[in-house]
Amino acid sequence: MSSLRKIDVVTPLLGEKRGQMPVKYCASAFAPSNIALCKYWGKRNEELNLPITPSLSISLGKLGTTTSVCLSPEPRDIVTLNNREMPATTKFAKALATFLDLFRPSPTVFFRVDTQNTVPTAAGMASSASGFAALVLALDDLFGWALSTKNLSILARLGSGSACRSVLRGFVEWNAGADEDGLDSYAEQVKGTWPDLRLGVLRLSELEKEISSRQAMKCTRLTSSLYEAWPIKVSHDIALIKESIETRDFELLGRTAESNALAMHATGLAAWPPVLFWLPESVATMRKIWALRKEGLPLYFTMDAGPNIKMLFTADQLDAITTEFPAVEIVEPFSS
Ligand code: 2P0
Repeated sequence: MSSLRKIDVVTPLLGEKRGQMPVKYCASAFAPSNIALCKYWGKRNEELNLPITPSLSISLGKLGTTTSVCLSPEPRDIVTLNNREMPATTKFAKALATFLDLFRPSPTVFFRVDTQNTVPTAAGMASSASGFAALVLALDDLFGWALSTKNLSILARLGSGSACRSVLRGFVEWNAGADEDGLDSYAEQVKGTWPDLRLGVLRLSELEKEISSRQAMKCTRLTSSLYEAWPIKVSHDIALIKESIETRDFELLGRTAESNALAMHATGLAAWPPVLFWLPESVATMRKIWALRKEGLPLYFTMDAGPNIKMLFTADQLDAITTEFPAVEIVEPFSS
């Protein structure tokens, strides 16, 4: 495996811009959360978050993260999350400080980073994707880099893989790339919108995850005998999802996304130690969705590395969905 560190990618990417002081005191940016319809599951490089396969997501409209970055008035980084200061010893503050190290003009330059998640906490959606994307967009403004979307996506990926998809809106594909330095591994917008598309988030557990997605995908890649089938599944599913977007074929989109998520979870089940994110409530909800579908309701779901379910449907089914799932949180991916 390559021994390249993140800094070995950042330095040539920023060129002479690296090491220069910010051009303003404060900058702020928003990035949307995203949910993968074809999942990112397995890395070819852990340090640079380079994936084994491409993935394809949909961004969540106005749900995401707003981050402001300022030069710190004190000789330390100051980090807040939803208006609460996060001590330097927290995982959140440590991850930010390590990422900011990549961009400090000198070790004595510190930042104040204020992060606001507009994803309702109750929705249970990961915020590292929108968080690192918003941070990179804000840093670009603070330093006056004026980087291309491609390079912003590459920098966001160094924070968290799925963050590279959150620098763009709508349907977004992350090209896996093959280069050792990952300069060909970035996200691009997939043409097409789908204003009627809706997501319904069902938060089924408040419990902290037992295993992070980072650990889970590593364990699966290294030990699951089903993992070798995953890249083949992804290449079929990406093509089908693109076709469904082009032809606005909701049934094709829904069944491909659902099948892709189930296949991802299946690879985990065959890992050792086994990786299973589902709770009894997750399985009961899947069965309910399958039963409703059998009765004619066009409703599908996807799941990430956790027990919660994200349903996919079209706006005309909204009443039926809220009747069946009163606790559902509705997301309009194409609202601005
Ligand atoms: C995805 N997930 O495509 C997949 C599906 C979880 C399941 O991207 O280690 O937080 O920071 O690159 O991006 C979550 O993984 O992992 C994720 P890192 P990340 O959305």
